[in-house]
Amino acid sequence: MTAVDLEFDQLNSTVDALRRSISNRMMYGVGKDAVTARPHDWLHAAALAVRDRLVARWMKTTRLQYEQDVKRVYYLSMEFLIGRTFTNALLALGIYEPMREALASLGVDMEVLTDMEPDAALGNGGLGRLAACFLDSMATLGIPGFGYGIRYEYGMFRQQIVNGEQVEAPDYWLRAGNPWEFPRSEIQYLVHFGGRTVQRGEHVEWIDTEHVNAMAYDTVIPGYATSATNTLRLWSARASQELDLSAFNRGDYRSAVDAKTMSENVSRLLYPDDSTPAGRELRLRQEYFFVSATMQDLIRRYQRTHSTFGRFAEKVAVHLNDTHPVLAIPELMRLLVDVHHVPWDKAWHQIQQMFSYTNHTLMPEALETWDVETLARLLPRHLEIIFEINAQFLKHVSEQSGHDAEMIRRISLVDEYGQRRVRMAYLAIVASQKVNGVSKLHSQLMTRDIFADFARIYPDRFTNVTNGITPRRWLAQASPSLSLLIDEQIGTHWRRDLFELEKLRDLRNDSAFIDAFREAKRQNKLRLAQHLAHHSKVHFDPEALFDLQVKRIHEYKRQLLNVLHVITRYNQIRENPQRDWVPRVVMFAGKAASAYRMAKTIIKLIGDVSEKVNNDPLIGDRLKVVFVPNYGVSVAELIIPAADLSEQISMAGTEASGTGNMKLALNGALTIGTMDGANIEICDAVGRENIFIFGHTADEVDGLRAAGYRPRQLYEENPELRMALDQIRSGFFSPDDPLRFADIFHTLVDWGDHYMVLADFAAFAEAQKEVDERFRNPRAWTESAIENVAGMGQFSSDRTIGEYARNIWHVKPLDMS
Ligand code: 26V
Repeated sequence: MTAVDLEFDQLNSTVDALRRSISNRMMYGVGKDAVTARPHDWLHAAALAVRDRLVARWMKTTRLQYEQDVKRVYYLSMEFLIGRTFTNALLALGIYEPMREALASLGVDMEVLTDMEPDAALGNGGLGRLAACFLDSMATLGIPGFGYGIRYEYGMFRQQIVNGEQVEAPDYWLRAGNPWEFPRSEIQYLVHFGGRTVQRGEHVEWIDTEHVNAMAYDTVIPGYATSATNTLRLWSARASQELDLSAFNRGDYRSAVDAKTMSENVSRLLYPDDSTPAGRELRLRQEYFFVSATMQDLIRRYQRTHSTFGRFAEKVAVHLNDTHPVLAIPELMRLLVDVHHVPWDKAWHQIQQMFSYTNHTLMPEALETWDVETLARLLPRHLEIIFEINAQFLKHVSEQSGHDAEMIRRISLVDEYGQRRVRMAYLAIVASQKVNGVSKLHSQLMTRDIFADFARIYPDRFTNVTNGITPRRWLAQASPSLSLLIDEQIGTHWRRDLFELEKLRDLRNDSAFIDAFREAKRQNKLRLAQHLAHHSKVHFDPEALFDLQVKRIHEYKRQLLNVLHVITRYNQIRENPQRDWVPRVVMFAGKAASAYRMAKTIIKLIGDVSEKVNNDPLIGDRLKVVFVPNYGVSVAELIIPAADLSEQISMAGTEASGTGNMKLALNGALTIGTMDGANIEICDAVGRENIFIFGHTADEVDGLRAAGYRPRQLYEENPELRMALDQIRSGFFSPDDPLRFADIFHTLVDWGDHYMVLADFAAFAEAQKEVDERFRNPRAWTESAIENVAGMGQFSSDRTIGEYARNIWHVKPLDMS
């Protein structure tokens, strides 16, 4: 920051200046007076006062970007799980305390306000949250990056638990208005659908289409302790004409309005990640809507300073967050070739240098394909372009490696078997200069299994970039107590360079520090216990071991393995209540996709088990089971800092990376986990003695499957496991409906146990015994916790973004001086 900026900032950061701004914004922004203002009005006024301070930085950044004619990164993602903005912005600007005082002087409690802000939950889970962490890191590092996505009116559903069951409620997050966004009614693009193509002279035209307008809404993304900011631009659908006038004039007012509503449905709601074929067409429309607007915007911005497309790839990098935005490739080809009349080969050459793609899952059922018929109807020109890309690609491969008909069929962008479908991941690979996985293991398996042919054809294209998380939100903001302690020991710079945490290693034997560390964690546990006592009427001992599994509910993540262990533990305590048990609170949180039956049954099982366990007088405080509802960014910020133990127990080879594992370790939780995803790298970073690793490795999983896995045999041979499974089957936890969980039993015992829960059960139970032993020795436990925090430097998303910028995007930070 320059001296002038600094002085300007300081002037604006005093309690007095803030108080004046808030009063001002209350009057001229909200249109109320302090006497009649309700809490929401105060939040709005305070947010506007903060936003004003961001805007100056924003303008400066934008000006410098133009002056320096920088290369820009377009980060395309269908999901951004931002969470709340207020506290985050205050910390980025360094005005948290002054704001608290300013509000207090106006008679307003800032904590009450911050708790009222709704989460911007425009994402399903890990993939969306990763995009949000990346925005934070790009801004903090001064990388000229734009997030592009959709401004859904309804975000991720709110989860209520009624009688132990998940009930979904719509998330209309814009109800009270969104003070952080700037509507840009002057930035609108037409997006076309349907119609047909005609050849006119040398060019193809796409005609007879229907259209919808995409209108931009911008949100400032502040960098931490820098005047660099970035922009998140989200598109909202507007009917291309306000009303269908012909219908209106016929007196058919109703259908005129319906047509408008229909076309604006495109950006109405976030698709859940279980989207079944029904209603999928709207999802395809969403994907195209957002990439079309984005590609038009990117061309317009490029053309402001360039008269030909010769330097396009030098100035623009487009990143695809999974395959959801892959239609950006044929759309950009269409715009260049059909609209701007760039020759095909030139356009394709530029595109191949601009695009890069991240894969986030190996699960075959999650790899996107679109059937050719739907594409032909909705996007006929794009289908032609995809066919042409495919033809050229297959020709190229045949020339290079000879005609191997079987291989050509395997790698074709169009799956010809049965209903013809376009394989979106393959299109992404062919068009991208780099393709990456999100952890070392995931990247290895990606090139070994799902993309093996492509890795042989393009050996230099594939790489790994292990995920990361932003330390600003996940430590500084979520855990004030621990942050303050760390600041006292090593200063505050770890927020920008997380490797600074290594300095904590020297303190691992320092008794005073160990005590202070325990005290910081205890405060977080108390905070959570109080919250749960208040909201869920569950009471528990804050001295107990807090054992957390927080993530989407999915069979591959194996919440069932955890439940089985809870049940055996319950049985053991009942058998032997006098033993010296380590008291535990086992907490679960996570949403089930609304159409995912098994995931919902798992939630119900957790509910029924907790009823039984928590109300058994023989058990008392020795074991409690809690399901924390509505897991999302804000709930995560509350519960993660309170964890002692982090459950990362997916079947090896299924969790691409995981990022909750990083958040928990950064907050001093010890991990119990399989050798999966980023757990492997966490293990290396914190040391094998500070993590509880168990279970089959990915290779062993393959071996076991090849040898013929027999879960029933494990059930029969392990009496504790058998008892737990029998209790599940026979209605021990569900006397009101004894067959409720029969399918869970059969899935595990009779139907193949696809995720090998029973195969890892014994090893998991052993590892849990080690956990208890370590926890009995508070000093040893805390030493390990400190080692965990100290080892987390490499899991900052700043490191991740640095790698993307250097190795994939080839962009440099903006010069802010
Ligand atoms: C998975 C599945 C599984 C089968 C049913 C349908 C379905 C739909 C979506 C997904 C996951 C989509 C991609 C995703 O969110 N992946 C997550 O990305 C995180 C960030 O890279 C990573 O940490 C998680 O391990 C990975 O699951």
